[in-house]
Amino acid sequence: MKISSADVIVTSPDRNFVTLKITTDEGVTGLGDATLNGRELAVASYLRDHVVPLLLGRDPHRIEDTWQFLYRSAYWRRGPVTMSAIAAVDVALWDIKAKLAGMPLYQLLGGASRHGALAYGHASGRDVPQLLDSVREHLELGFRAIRIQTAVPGLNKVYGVAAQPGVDGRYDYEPAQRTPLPVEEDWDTRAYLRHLPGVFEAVRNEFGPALPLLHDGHHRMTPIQAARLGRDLEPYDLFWLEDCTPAENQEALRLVRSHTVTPLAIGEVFNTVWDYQTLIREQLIDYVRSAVTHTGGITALRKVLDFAAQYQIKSGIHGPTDISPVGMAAALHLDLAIHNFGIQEYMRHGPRTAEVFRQSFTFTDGLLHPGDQPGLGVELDEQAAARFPYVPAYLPYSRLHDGTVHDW
Ligand code: CS2
Ligand code: MG
Repeated sequence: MKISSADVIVTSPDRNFVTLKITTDEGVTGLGDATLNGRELAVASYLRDHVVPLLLGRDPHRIEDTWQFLYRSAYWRRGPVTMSAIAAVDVALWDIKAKLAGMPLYQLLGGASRHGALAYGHASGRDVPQLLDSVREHLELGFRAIRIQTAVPGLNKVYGVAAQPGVDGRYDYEPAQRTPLPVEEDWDTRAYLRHLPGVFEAVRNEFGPALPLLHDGHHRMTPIQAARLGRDLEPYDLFWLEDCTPAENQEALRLVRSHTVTPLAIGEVFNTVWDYQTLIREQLIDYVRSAVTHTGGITALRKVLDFAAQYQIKSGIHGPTDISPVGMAAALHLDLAIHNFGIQEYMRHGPRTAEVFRQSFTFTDGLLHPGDQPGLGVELDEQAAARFPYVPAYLPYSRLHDGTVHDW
């Protein structure tokens, strides 16, 4: 069997997505997600111009060899663009292999280790009453774990807070805004640190001690600020505090870890195992946040999670709306199969996305399941995709009140 064609499909129903479709000479097709929020066209070009020509004629069964060939033959290694492109190829080949085997992909990964993957949803509010309503909406939608993000008094717009709750409570804050240039937002870490503990006290008072609550610091704190927040949130027993400080400097987490027992999750902006070396080996984190889509695919992320398992670190795969339904499906198959599963982010795509991607995963009693269709269980409607051409869209960035650019 040989790869006879590979097409890169860029579509923008509710937001931009990049999908790779690989077709074999026997007509079997596989899909891979290559969406990189704000840099979609860079990955589309990397695939079209530098990867697709290398794939034609290759045996689609040779997934590991194709991965190693694409990683090593590029010479220039790592990085989100390269690893998202390799991920799309990897996932598409796993989709093909599972379809040929007549099995859902998780069966090829060792079969189910659980009957479903605990999901968490995104509650948010401009103030505490609105936040509590958003938590209630997500509980009614069936979520059994919930991320808490709120506005901060004195700041105009803060990451993760919906402009207004969607009609069905869907988190309607698409991080990437459809503008020709990134939008500037303001930030004040001290105001945030003063405000947040009171928010969690209000949520705990309303919903009790047991509901798993998560929070995303979104890379904005220094290590000592992160240590303080982790300590200040201990009375509210978070499931995790995410991206508490920029983690290019993995050693920074030694300081945070020495001050707090709040569990830590990091890695959605990482793209290879090397980004985690110190964090995992020194047990400086509790959850690996990488998405299949940005970390070189199922082949690579499985290896990261197996490494993490040796240190009792679990998965917390990234699942915002800028991971396409194809990337989400790949995550769910991995979630079901690995032993060291932690939790799965589920931000829920907008309504038009379902016109383009026909997916078969289910969300029941707070648990996600990829379904039992052969392969990933996702089909892409190319006619529908063509109705939604790419729209320039960028993630915001932040400046402090003195004008200094800050992490968003
Ligand atoms: C966030 C993401 O879901 C999360 O944890 O960090 O929504 C992130 O802002 C986007 O994926 C960036 O594209
Ligand atoms: Mg995050």
